Amino acid sequence: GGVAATPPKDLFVVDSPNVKYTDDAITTKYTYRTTAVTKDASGKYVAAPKETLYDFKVDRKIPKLGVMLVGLGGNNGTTVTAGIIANRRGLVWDTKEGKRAANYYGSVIMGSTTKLGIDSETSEDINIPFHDLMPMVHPNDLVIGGWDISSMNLADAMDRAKVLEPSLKALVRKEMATITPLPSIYYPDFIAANQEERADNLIPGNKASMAHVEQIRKDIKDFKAANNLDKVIVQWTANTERFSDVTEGVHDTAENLLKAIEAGHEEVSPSTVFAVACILDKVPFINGSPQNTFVPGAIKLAEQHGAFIGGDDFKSGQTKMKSALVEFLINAGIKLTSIASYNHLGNNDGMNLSSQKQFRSKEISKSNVVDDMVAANTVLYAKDEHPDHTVVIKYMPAVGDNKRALDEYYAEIFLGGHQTISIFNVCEDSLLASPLIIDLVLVAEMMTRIQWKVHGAESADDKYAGFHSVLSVLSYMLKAPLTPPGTPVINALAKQRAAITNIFRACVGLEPESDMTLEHKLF
Ligand code: NAI
Ligand code: DG6
Repeated sequence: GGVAATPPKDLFVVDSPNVKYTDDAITTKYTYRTTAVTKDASGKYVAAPKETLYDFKVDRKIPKLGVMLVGLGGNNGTTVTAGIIANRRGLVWDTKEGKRAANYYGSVIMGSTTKLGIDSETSEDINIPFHDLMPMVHPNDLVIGGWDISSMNLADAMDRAKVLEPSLKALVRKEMATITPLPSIYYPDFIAANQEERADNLIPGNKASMAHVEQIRKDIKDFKAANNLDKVIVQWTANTERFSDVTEGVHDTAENLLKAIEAGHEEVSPSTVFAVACILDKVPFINGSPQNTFVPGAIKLAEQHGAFIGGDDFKSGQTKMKSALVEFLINAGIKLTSIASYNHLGNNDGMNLSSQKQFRSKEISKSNVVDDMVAANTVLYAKDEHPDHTVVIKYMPAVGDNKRALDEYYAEIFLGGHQTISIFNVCEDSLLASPLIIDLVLVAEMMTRIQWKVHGAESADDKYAGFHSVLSVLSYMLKAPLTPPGTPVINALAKQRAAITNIFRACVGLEPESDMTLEHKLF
């Protein structure tokens, strides 16, 4: 195998004639095995094993990475920033339950492991931290900045958020106080009127303009230069906007969208303006809120520029449970017939969502999350048959960031019986969302360093391409995953995780994890 030049920091090397290491790259010849299905003359399915050979090339040089959050002064923005500072400094603080130390719990990449393979001597599974599967950036090394329509420095903003323990806040306060969000764009009609009070940090102008696009591009360039960064990733964790009213001639093509921004069209949202600014400079942009930021013209613009985009809406608590539980129920052959999901929460997100149009954005993203699992089970469900599904969100100031999510799953079981599962899920919303923000950054950044192509005649270096602009591999972290136009959406949680695992394994020349464990099964 070609393992000679691997720097010692790697936890493992792959010993295979198909995998080569240099100081700069890991190159792999990989066989992708699928099953091609056709129908014969009698209408019977014919399934044929299919192999496609790909070349992957992974850039091993870990960049100095900056993250710019839109909504930096919010609950998520302040919590993720304080969390990274706490981890970087290895902080330990007192709580009423004893000492707590900084960790990355809730991050798939930092908090979970993945099976590398089987020990050839003991036959035991060898599991490694997920982060070590690929040469990924470490979150402790991220440089954080961003924008907010509120001018509050992050020390005061974390007090306003009421998420972190006072003892932890005391330890990070000094560093947090040095961070003040950049002024942002504010088109009042897109977020709830109840947010107006905090809007004191604004770039002039209250509708889309090229001046706004240019200012955002400049902010990113300046941040990159000031911190000596190789790369920046931008993430929207600002308020949920209402949907923009998508129309032909305005949002349909990249050219029309740019023209609409230039003309100050009132149906171009702030999040779309941020997305466009990022796309123009090939800065990856991820939307952590539910609104339709990625109108068709924005997706086409990203494709034109080969820029990465991902979205929509962080999948943190209730929906994550839902996409795991519904996968289990339907794959167990149990006919789920209704889901009733109630939430109440008392943070600023909840206050913004108490306004009908913003709630509607969230209702949409929370409602479509079981469609693929239902559609796949043609035994339980007729074509176009769906379980009933309702989503309610209420603002309850007293519970703050401690969101309550009550779910009832009602299902039909054997011979007309019923199964009712009730879930009462209490979680600190921003403590669940912050690790997702980190995972989205780490995975999106990694994707910028993977090139691939079909193995064959045109094997010249310049034929390598990146992944499609729409990063569907981020689906695990997102409620309403955006996928390349015309391609399927996967909501099932286990499938989403397997996609990240197996794509990364392919990149270093390893077979997908099949869970067959045949080596333990022969009689
Ligand atoms: P938040 O309301 O505490 O923070 C949002 C911040 O965005 C505020 O500081 C606000 O001033 C700022 N903002 C609003 N419009 C802006 C603009 N145009 N430019 C720059 N800043 C702007 O909300 P939180 O809890 O941090 O959540 C942020 C977003 O993430 C919300 O849309 C929420 O729905 C979404 N989300 C949160 C999840 C969670 O578990 N916390 C999960 C899924 C989505
Ligand atoms: C209450 O539903 C407010 C929302 O912003 C959610 O807290 C957030 O979208 C997280 O949703 P979920 O369904 O992933 O817990």
